[in-house]
Amino acid sequence: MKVVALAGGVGGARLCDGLQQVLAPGDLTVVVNTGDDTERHGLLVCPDHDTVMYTLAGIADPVQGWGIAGESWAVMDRLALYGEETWFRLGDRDIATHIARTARLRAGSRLTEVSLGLQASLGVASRILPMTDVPVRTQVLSDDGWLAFQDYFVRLRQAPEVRAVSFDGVDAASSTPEVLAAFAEADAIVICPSNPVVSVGPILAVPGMRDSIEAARTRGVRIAAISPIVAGRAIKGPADRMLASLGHDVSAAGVARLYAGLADVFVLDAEDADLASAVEALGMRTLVTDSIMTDGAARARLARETLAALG
Ligand code: FO1
Repeated sequence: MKVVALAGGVGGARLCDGLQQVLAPGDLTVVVNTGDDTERHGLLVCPDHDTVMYTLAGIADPVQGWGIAGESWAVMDRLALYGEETWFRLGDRDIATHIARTARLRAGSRLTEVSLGLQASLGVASRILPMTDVPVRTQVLSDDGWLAFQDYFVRLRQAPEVRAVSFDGVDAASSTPEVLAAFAEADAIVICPSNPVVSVGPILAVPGMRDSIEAARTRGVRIAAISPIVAGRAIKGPADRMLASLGHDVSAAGVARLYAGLADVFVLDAEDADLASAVEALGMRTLVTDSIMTDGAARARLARETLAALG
């Protein structure tokens, strides 16, 4: 069964790990958000791609979710000595990824080609595709003006209230041949429990992405979305506060409304069972289950149940 997952961030990576556990090697393709990408010390860092890549390679830091387990920080410490900014922490092993990626891009390769090459070197069985090869940069509007995503997320520790978001460059973006082929071959599509605004939002904003999904639906492909909000709170990250400051209902039903007309099945945590009828009123079937991914087995169970609900 070929599955295409839309993912960004740590929650998305964890479900992708579950999907990779339950699918045959090569049957999972992950389309990742690139709006969080950032240039640091002259190197291109792709946080959502790398978080999924390290997670699927089994080397992600288990606590942080991002970066590589057992990291050392010698380069960061020396950069600090030179007076360079070090609020965005890059581990020594992680920096090798950015050096190789930046060099290959400079040599003329596409971001998708570079990404697939890095994944192959790490032995990742699934394919992780950037949502586009064209640079897209998420900006968030705070009360003090526009902020680059990582300045908001890391430097300011998500303290500012987000009044609006913008995906700079997305209008000039286009789907890659690899993404188009993945949707054309998909038997099922899963929207991971990632931030619907700044992780899934940019992916769906790429021109042609929704058309690819609709074309798959016309072929009978069904789409599941898993709520990243449980009992009104985000499991990890700023999704709950961001939904509130953007005027959305901070609940699984509020997230379901964002996916109405796109998802056929919506996965709610057992704590939100009382919201199932409101979600079904949006025209989606619901799956109510324990959606908290505490360990590898929980990731696989959630993935298996989600795919089963797609029938
Ligand atoms: N998140 C932090 O909170 N602090 C960091 O210093 C940090 C560094 C970092 C380096 C590489 C990378 O791939 C991710 C990193 N992240 C860090 C996480 C990152 O900001 C978020 O994972 C995404 O951008 C949002 O999901």
